[in-house]
Amino acid sequence: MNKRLTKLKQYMQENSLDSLVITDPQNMRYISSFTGEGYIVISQKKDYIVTDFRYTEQAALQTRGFEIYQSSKLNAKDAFGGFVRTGFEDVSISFSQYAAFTNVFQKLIPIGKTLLEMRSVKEQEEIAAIRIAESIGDKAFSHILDFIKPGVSERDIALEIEFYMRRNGAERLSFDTIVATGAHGAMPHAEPDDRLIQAGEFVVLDFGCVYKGYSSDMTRTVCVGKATDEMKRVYDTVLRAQMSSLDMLCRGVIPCDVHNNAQRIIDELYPGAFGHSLGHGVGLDIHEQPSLSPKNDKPLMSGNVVTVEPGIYLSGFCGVRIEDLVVIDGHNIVNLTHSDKKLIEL
Ligand SMILES: [Mn+2]
Repeated sequence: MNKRLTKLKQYMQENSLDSLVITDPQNMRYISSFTGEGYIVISQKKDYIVTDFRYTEQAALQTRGFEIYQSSKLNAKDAFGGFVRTGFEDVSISFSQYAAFTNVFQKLIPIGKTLLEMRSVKEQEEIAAIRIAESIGDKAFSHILDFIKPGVSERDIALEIEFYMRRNGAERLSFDTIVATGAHGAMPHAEPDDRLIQAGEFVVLDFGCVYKGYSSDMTRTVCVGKATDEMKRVYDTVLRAQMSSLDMLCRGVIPCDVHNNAQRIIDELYPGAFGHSLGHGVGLDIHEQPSLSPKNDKPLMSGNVVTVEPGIYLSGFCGVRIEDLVVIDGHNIVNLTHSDKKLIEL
């Protein structure tokens, strides 16, 4: 049996669960390696994958030790109705699926973020995949610098980044690429459109890709032409907040303390201009545990993989964000992002 499954069964035992149903696709993949649709039932004796005709062969190829049921040929109540206490993923299940399960399982017990917390501590193999995904991003960044010039649209820059990452080993994008020029950058999640890059503007580039199921995430902000003194002050403030946050990170540090430190540095010069969390965990999902938010007071652990991405957003003027992806490793961090962070004036 795989280590993850062993750990999950230990949790089940501690919580008097004779079974557990997994519905979140990434949690299914994490526990079984199965990447198709359906659900998984774990019990102390046997484990089951319930899927449909499209994925039965795939499930058999991808997994080991699971009994595979084709949903159209299965009476779920006959198969699973004997379990007495079944854990379920209350944080992500749809209401209709929950309603259907109430007709199958005797008693459904919410397990909260149990699986998400397991996933937040990465194994070496997972970190290796994230490292490769992030290195594809680094290469895409140096590639795109030649394309960023006045008159080119945000959409064309985004497309070139995406094509480059796919060409260089990415399975897919980990989220919609952000390319935001000038005042558009004041929206943290701006969608690239037909607006053209102009001289004297910042361009925010936030992108990532997936390698072996694992995501990467990075942001750089470059200036087209010369930056004004005010633009330099904005950029330097974000960079100071980012470097100072990286310095604080290690096992045992409290995420909200790191967030609040970055917030204070930015608020001193640009009060209210930084309004999102400092960072988030990255893994099978692009946003996962742990978050570096002002609300998270749970100490970081070795093996956590998090982004560090302060920003300053000034409506009608500009946005600047700098984001690295790092692994918490004892008293240190390993920074997986290698692209330059000093202000690049193209
Ligand atoms: Mn991010």
